[in-house]
Amino acid sequence: MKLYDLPASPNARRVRIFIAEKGLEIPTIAVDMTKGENKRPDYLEKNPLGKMPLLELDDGTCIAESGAICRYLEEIHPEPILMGRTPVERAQVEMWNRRMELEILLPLINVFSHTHEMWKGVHTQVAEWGEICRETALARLVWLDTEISGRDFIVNDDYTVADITAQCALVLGKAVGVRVPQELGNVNAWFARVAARPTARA
Ligand SMILES: N[C@@H](CCC(=O)N[C@@H](CS)C(=O)NCC(=O)O)C(=O)O
Repeated sequence: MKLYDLPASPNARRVRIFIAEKGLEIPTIAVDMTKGENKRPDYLEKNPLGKMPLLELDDGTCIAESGAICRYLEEIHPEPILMGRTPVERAQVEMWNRRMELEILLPLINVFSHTHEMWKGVHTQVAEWGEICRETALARLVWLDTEISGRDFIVNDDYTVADITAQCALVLGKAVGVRVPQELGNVNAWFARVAARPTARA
């Protein structure tokens, strides 16, 4: 098994932290986007969308999408459980993971891709949309602060893949100038908790 990685990517970081939490050692291959390595025919054969992360199994099967890679790893290495134990828990983890991805990570990715210099000339940037997404992300952090009141982690008192998605979103947030406002005590306390885990810098 090997992981095609993009070191600065929030989605690739989600998978790297997941792997570290499982205690797995999976060789990684860093794909250099600046050299166009993700658009070369050998990579496009593995993932025609040219995106990372991508997990390649020993038989050549390729799994893209960070959520799908985590699901596969959870199936083959169930412990420690990061995606819920019972059907209800699994549904709740899925619900929160999707919320963290769609409501917080995605707006922050839009801030990055529509306002950052790095993407100038690479794709069409609509700066106004980036700014709207910045506001959306901030509003969602306010919402999250209320939701996690009284909980140690995003879903309940166990660390799950939903925490991983949210913490990777906030790392990107910092990079694009979307910081958690000080008055959001629950989100700040939660972030301090997840950032202190030994896997946080995977
Ligand atoms: N939904 C995918 C998103 C993957 C994705 O967009 N990866 C970005 C980095 S975060 C990428 O590889 N971008 C390269 C490109 O679009 O050319 C996932 O969750 O893995």
